[in-house]
Amino acid sequence: MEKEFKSGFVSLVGRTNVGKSTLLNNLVKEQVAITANKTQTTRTAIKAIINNKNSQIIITDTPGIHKPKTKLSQTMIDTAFTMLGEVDCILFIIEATSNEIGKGDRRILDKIIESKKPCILIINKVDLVEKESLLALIDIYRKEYDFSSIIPISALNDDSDVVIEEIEKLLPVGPKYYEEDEYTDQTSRQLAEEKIREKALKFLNDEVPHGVYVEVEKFVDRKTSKGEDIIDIDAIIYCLRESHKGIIIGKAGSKLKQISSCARMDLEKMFGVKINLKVWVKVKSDWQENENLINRKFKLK
Ligand SMILES: Nc1nc2c(ncn2[C@@H]2O[C@H](COP(=O)(O)OP(=O)(O)OP(=O)(O)O)[C@@H](O)[C@H]2O)c(=O)[nH]1
Ligand SMILES: [Mg+2]
Repeated sequence: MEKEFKSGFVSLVGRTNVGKSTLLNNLVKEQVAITANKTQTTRTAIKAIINNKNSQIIITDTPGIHKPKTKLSQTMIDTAFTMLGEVDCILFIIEATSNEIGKGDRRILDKIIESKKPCILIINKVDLVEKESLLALIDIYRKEYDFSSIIPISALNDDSDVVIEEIEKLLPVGPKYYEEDEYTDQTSRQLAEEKIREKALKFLNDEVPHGVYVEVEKFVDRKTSKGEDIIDIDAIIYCLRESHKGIIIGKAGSKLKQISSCARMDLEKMFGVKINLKVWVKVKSDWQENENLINRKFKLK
């Protein structure tokens, strides 16, 4: 007998930097969410759609839980916790390197317990630990909640099939909510902004990258004189201070060139056409406290 088609909504939740976005990209097999070896990389809920033979999974990446210091980071945390209420099942990601339930994980766990929702515990970064410590960690968490399953993985490698199988078990019978070629709810502009920010995170250090946001001012498809497709993108990297601006631009513009040419190469792969990318740097000192901007760009809609 044909299996009944299942579909539903799933949310990834976890502390910052545990590998949620890496796992999302791995599950969707597309670069939907940017990743970085820095905290607070994801700033808003990012939806992705996974199409399987017998199911469609609508999965949302969320900002990592951390101690909030600005209006922006408080909004990010609110987004992550709000998403827990809106899904059929939760994927709680923790790091294999933990040997106890830390403060952040405890906060998340309490919200999951409160939600009473089916939850899969994903223990990520198993490549960094010995098997014995992993078993001890599983034991600690098993006592806290009746997890539907506990899956140790390394999101950097391809461990996605087992995660998809476990999610499918928890989904209700349902329709295909999205067309098969739709894999994210982000617009091309948003994907471009995030890609530029990803390169800024990659090439900048200390507090500079955390104070950056990107605004695409122009995004125009056109034909070159030879008839080739090309997209003109003008973008601005906003930062918190004049000194940061100097660092982002670098000696004779070298750092900005590095950021923009790396972003351009990735965007050309992503969109499959030539990109003409121009990037400027401007200072906007208080943007992380600017409610209008936060509501427009980052708040859960
Ligand atoms: N060693 C190892 N590193 C990993 C693994 N998965 C992810 N990482 C790395 O962990 C860092 C953080 O990954 P992200 O996917 O950006 O983490 P995140 O949870 O989305 O972080 P936020 O968006 O800040 O909440 C990156 O440098 C990843 O390459 C893994 O399985 N093993
Ligand atoms: Mg992330």
